[in-house]
Amino acid sequence: MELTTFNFKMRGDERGSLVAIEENRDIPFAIKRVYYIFGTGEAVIRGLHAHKTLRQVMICIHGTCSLLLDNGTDKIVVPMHDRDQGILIDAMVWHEMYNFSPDCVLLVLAGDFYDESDYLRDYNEFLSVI
Ligand code: T46
Repeated sequence: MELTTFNFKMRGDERGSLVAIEENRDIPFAIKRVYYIFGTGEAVIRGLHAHKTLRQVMICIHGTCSLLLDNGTDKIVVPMHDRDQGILIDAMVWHEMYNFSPDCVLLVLAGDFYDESDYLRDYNEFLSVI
């Protein structure tokens, strides 16, 4: 499967760094929801689902973790550590996050509001739908 990444402009000066992300410009959809994940233990696996329609961009803004993307045919493992790079988690892509460093913070930009009925949480069901 193809990995879609977005390389955001790092605006740095002597005071530090700043990254700005604009909907429909820096990422290819309107942002309806932002959430962030932090304080996850090293042995924990998060995600373990696909979304039927939701598109998201994930950015590791602190620390490190691994992101597994699986379209039902191919799998990619993405090392997450770049503050200025977003990874597209498209609809119908099974994803898992693991290997969290204690200081890891994942920022997620989502194209829609939270909707539990959009989740496919059973891998076999995901495979049958895809
Ligand atoms: C995803 C990956 C990358 C809400 O109430 N509103 C929200 O917007 C979200 C995202 C979650 N929640 C609730 C649902 C659960 O009770 O927060 C709790 C933890 O969510 P979840 O177990 O789904 O967390 P992850 O890390 O497994 O998955 C999350 C997102 O839910 C999911 O959409 O793609 O991050």
